[in-house]
Amino acid sequence: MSIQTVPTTPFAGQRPGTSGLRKKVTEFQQPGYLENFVEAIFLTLGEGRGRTLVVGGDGRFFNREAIQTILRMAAAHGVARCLVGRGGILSTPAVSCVIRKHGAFGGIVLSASHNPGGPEGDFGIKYNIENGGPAPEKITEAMFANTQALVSYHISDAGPVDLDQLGTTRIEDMVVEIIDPVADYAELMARLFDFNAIRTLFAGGFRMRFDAMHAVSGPYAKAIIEGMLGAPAGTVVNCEPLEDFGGGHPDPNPVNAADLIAHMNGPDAPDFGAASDGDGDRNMIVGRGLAVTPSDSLAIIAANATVAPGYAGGITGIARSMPTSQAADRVAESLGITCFETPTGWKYFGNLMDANLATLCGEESYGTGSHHIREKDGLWAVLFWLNLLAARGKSVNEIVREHWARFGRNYYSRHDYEAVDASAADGMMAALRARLPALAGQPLGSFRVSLADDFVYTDPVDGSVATRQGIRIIMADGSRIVFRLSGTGTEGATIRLYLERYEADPAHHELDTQQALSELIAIADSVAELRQRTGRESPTVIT
Ligand code: G16
Repeated sequence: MSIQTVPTTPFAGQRPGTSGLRKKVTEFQQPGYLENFVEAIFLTLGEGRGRTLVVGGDGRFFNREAIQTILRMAAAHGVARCLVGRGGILSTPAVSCVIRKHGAFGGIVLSASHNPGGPEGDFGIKYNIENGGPAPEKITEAMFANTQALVSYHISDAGPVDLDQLGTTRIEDMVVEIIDPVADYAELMARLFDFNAIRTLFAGGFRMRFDAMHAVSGPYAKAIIEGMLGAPAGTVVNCEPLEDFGGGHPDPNPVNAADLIAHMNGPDAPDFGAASDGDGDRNMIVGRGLAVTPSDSLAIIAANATVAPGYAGGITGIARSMPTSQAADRVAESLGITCFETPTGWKYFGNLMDANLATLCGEESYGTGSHHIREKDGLWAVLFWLNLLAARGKSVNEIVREHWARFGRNYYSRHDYEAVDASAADGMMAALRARLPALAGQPLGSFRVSLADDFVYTDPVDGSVATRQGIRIIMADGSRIVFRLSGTGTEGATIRLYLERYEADPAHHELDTQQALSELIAIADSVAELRQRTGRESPTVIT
């Protein structure tokens, strides 16, 4: 075994997006592509020498090869110990949990989250820091700068490590420890939630369907929901992580988890449905005939936080990304706590949780989580709901409708225009930006614009400023239209249009969401010249 210095040249486009570097598998397979990015990580983290690193991924195609490369490079860069999930598997929340529990200096997560996998699909790599959360922008920018100046990378010429056997082995001076991917995470969940109450619920005949979408949550959900909580075998479906997610799109929303929705709408629907995504950090909560919007789920969790033992003392604050609906703000107000509004990206929540300013965080993109780790956590949200259902003895439908009756309903939808020509999307955003100053105070249909801007966030903890985080047109009655370009797509540009309208009157809480938002949808199209500029008649995906 010896450490090699391999000459290389920079690749264009290695700037991390909303959540790490995501590209087509074929791009990652170019010789030196992954190595360059990993070299840039290690150059940025010079101080990591001699310490522990966590490595794992969602099991998608190229996961195992990437892990072998990373281990050989970690050894070449003086890492003392690497904790790797058996089979190369660690969900994103589990990486965060393991980093924190074992005092690692960071972790490398291999995932493109909810993006499809397989040889023609997507791959991704993300670095998480010591607190277990995604690296903040100053670190990812430093990594990007390093990718642009590389002349060589360093790698051991050791052979492959057996990823499937628990135990330790060595590469150069580095210890590689293959760990059970589920154990640490399951132990944390058992401390946060009332497992006895949930066990009693299942023992009483409560029926659930958890769709793991052939992704990484499968082993976690099976061990916890069926193993520890006593749900009948078969409660967790599609639980084998597959390299191509069975050809599916592992994104837990009503469009991509259509099979779960069909079950929950069927005549023999179980009491509770849930799904999670490729790397296990997203979740969807479903009652009979009702998919709970992620924004409502955050608000309901916040309003009921104290039912779970881990939150019995109450919550200090809530944080949501700007495009997420304002449902949580109303709960925060009633609790007398702050609801922080951050840019899209879980990395923006880290400082708030570290400073104990926010206990719960959530995003419209099917992400919910708490300060128990520093990532969003799909199974955590599902377990919270199970705890809530057990504690209240009510159905998902009853809980959601009672919440709306108390706080009002924020009708909410996201329209995605995927794989749009990038220059057309940039042109649309530039034209919208140019219109913003003239919009304030103007009537738009039956609404009046109270604020039109491009969201700027100043982190209350470290004062860092993030600009251009989404164009928002806020109406005098609180309704909103928000436009952003996605930072996670791998093809052309994805335009996200977020729409929100508040309805206080319970007599109007049963409208169809698209109907309830129809005037805002028409306004958004005309203000942004959406159809005209993109050449699209309708969105690719509506959630
Ligand atoms: C990532 C981020 C989330 C973000 C989502 C969508 O989630 O961690 O914070 O909301 O992408 O981002 P965008 O709108 O830029 O595509 P994940 O689950 O993909 O890692």
